[in-house]
Amino acid sequence: MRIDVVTLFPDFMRQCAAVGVVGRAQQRELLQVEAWNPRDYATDNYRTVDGRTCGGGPGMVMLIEPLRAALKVMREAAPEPVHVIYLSPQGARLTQGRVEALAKLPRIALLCGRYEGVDERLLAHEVDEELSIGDYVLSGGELGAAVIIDAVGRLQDGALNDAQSAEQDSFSNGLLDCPHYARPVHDALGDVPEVLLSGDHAAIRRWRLKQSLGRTWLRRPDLLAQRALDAESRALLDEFRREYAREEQAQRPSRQNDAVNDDRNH
Ligand code: 4FV
Repeated sequence: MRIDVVTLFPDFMRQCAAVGVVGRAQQRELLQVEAWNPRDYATDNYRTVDGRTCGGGPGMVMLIEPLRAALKVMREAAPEPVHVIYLSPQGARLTQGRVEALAKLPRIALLCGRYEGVDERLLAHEVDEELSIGDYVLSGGELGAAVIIDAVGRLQDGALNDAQSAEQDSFSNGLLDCPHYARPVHDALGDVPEVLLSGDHAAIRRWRLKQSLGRTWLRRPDLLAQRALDAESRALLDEFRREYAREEQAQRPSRQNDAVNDDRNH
């Protein structure tokens, strides 16, 4: 897969794509990341890429011309048609499902805005999709682009050593991930759950699914609402909720005592 990034900070983006799993995917030629700086295509002596926002008000806007020229050269740099994505808070929320779809494309381009954003006419003419990494305002689209490069790059076949791990990812089955443990089995912080040491892979799979279901129910009930649970998952989630309620109940007396003690102390 090829990913082209249009950004005022090409070195930063190349560096982001040179480390870890994504860097290794590039070395294995499973992924190619290229960066294009619109400032290299500005035609005035000051290599201007931004201008005052029409209608007044604070802030600058990225100009059409340098971006149009950079996008033209980028498109012609490889034969594959390119799906152009603009990173902005106005975009659709990025999800693992969208990441998995993008990872199957031969080529995408990531347009990174700076300042207040990009002239709307350029976006209307050049952009196929607008994506947001979250409801907050960044100073540029580069971090969003880095998120997509990482999330898509690690899904390239052969990018992850243990092919399995992508399947067991959070959200790959629409649930949060289960807890993970490594040696030592016993530590002052607690012990590794027995079942994980049992070698009983069926029991381990059920334990992990139960934990994923329980965590999703506790932390992201919105995700549970988005998917139908099969009979096994329903049974495991009910089991988790019963145990959780028992633990809550068991802890409640002590918490009440704490509260009482607190009052007394204050
Ligand atoms: C953003 C986001 C984001 C907005 C104006 C760049 C900034 C500035 N991108 N998800 N949230 N972009 O805040 O993707 O140009």
